[in-house]
Amino acid sequence: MSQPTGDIALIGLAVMGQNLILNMNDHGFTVVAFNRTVEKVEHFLQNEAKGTKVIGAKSLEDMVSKLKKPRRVMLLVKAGQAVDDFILKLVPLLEKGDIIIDGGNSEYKDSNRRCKALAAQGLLFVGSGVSGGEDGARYGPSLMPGGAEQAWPAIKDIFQSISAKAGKEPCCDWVGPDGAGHFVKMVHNGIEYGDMQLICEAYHLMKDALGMSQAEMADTLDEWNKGELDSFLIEISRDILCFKDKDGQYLLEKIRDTAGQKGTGKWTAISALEYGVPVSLIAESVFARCLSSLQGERIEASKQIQGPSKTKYEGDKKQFINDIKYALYASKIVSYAQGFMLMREAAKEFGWKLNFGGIALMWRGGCIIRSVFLGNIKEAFDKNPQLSNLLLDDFFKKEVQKCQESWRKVVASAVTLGIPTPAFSTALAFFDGYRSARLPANLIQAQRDYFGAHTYELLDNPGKFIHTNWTGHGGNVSSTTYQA
Ligand code: NBP
Repeated sequence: MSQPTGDIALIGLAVMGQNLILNMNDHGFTVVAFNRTVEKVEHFLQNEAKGTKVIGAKSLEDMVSKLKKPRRVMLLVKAGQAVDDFILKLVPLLEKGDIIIDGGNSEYKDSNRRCKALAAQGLLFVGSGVSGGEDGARYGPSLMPGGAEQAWPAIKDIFQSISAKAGKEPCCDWVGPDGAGHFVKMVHNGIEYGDMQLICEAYHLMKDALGMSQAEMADTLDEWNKGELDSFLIEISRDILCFKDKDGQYLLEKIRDTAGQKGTGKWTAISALEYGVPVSLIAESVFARCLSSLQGERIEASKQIQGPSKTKYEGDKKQFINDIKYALYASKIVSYAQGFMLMREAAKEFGWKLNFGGIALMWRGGCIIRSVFLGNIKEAFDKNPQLSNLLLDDFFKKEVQKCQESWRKVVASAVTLGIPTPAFSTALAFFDGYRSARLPANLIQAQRDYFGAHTYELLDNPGKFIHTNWTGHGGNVSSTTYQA
């Protein structure tokens, strides 16, 4: 029998799988392709993969027999049960030290579980975030692998060869143990929700408060894309604003204003609540999509509820456009600061050592949130790997300072004109809360102790929980003190 020649197997011949295989093939790797619906393998070989070195497999047994050892098998199938089903079928076919990589959008808790279960059977599991959509998969995605670290030397070359590059640096590095790769991918997607919502709020203000035309807005985004906000999402938003339908009308105005979602923003917000991290901008972005989807109710309410009488901005237009740009930029800094706070907390929770500069670099190219700004974040963590919050980095402190007046003006104007800017506003509220040495939570503690004997600490004696009999008839027994 001839020696196996396959460097890696890839299961799942939908858009991501097919493109990733072709990308691996371009970089000289021999890929064995397989799919649940086996006919799709032949179709792929006869069409998209025609003329390449890609090998087709007729069954999982056939696929495994074509792989060099240690065997590397990557799944790019629908997240959830499909991943568990394939793992179950693969385990008896593989040997100790073989590697299963899940490149789908799996929940990190599933990856934690799979990593442990496979380790118990001597197999190495890698949960890898893959970002960049179809084009990224084909020409260079951002890859965020985590799991069994012994697998990294065996997949590093393939992963770093096919990933996007920021300059010469691959947008792919080892993230950490267990589900760390999928956790970081989840936060990436949450940040993506935030970035998209921020651009929408800027668009809303330009359109409704300033009455700008689509061409004017496109020109503005084009300008913004040359500076601090230079990013893929600003670039595509500019192109969307310019895009005309076959009838010569702008397509954007015809699109129903109800945003869809597939869950990763929601997962980020849920994790934030679970670990007690105030990731308010991503959560507001998820809620903004939920509110948008109530279109019927909104239309009805718009007929019954009056907003302010003045809805147009009457000041200097050029100045206000610049203010909106700065409001967007400052809010974006807060959003990333919150996202990194969440990753830091998860790292503490699970005992992961995360390289935050490395994560910024992984997002610098190839993925949906790629931007120049991520280069600044990388620099901040390179300068100080222990940085506790991006808002405390000298560069970002200066940048927020530069934006602050504009940011406040935009939020205040939006409130006055009745234009919803939940992400701009929550970012500012977070910023003001974060920079406050004293918050009104002393009153919350007093209220909790008043009605439920939940106890409180005194400023000059932290750690000692006491109860006051506020009414004189409540008794002196206190409730147990614990943090939910
Ligand atoms: P899909 O998410 O549409 O999945 C299609 C693949 O899953 C096909 O190979 C299909 O096999 C297989 N599959 C399904 Br559906 N149900 C299955 C089951 N019960 N058992 C076994 N296989 C099953 O493909 P995709 O859009 O290429 O995405 C692949 C993964 O990458 C997903 O986890 C996705 O969330 C993630 N992702 C997607 C993007 C993107 O832009 N699309 C970006 C980043 C990550 P079949 O051919 O037999 O039906």
